[in-house]
Amino acid sequence: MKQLLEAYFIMGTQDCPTNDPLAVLEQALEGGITLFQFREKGPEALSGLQKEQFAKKCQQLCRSFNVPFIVNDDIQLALRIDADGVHVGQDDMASDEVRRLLGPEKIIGVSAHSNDEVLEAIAQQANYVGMGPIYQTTSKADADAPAGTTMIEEARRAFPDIPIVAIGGITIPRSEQPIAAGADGVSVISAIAQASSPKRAAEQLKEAVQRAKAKRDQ
Ligand code: FQP
Ligand code: MG
Repeated sequence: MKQLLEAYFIMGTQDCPTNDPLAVLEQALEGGITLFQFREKGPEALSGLQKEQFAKKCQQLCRSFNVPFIVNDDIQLALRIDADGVHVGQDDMASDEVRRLLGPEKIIGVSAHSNDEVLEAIAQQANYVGMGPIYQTTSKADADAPAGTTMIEEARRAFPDIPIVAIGGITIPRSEQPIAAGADGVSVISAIAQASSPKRAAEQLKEAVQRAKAKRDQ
């Protein structure tokens, strides 16, 4: 799981106002993203059948690159299309309930902002936690204030084995610090979706994370 979190790309159509979202995803996959989260959210987002059809196209692309396909928030969609997992936040369905619905084999990620929330996520059989926002983000309307990497340091110290991915305002040059703090990977929307070359951005992000991990663990 820790390796799957290295270069975790999150995207929905709302994140690609000018580019073709499927082309962006294909390029990100070519560039070597390790995990993908389908996050169709906000006033511009698709809904209903359109959302499901777009999700299936993304899922097929991910499958052709052997990259697991995670659905944000929408557990029913994940069940209908047999996604590889789900990501839920503190205001979404509790992860023990998600586990009951998805079964033991699926990936469940939970957003956590403190050691208490990480402990609860572990108790509720989450496979990883997402911690942030580390920096200022433009991709989430209701995001909390940027919190830096302290929460990652604290969680890593208390829970050596839980897979942690850092999220929120992360760019290629800003990926080293969360890794140094103990994260297993970084999660990005804009750094890939808004890049002039999503493929190159994905390659560079993964390289930066792997370099930072090697440096930290040497
Ligand atoms: N961490 C991650 C991940 N993915 C996310 N979507 C979030 C955190 C945020 O429910 P949430 O989850 O607080 O907000 P939203 O549903 O709007 O995304 F770890 F996967 F990087
Ligand atoms: Mg959510």
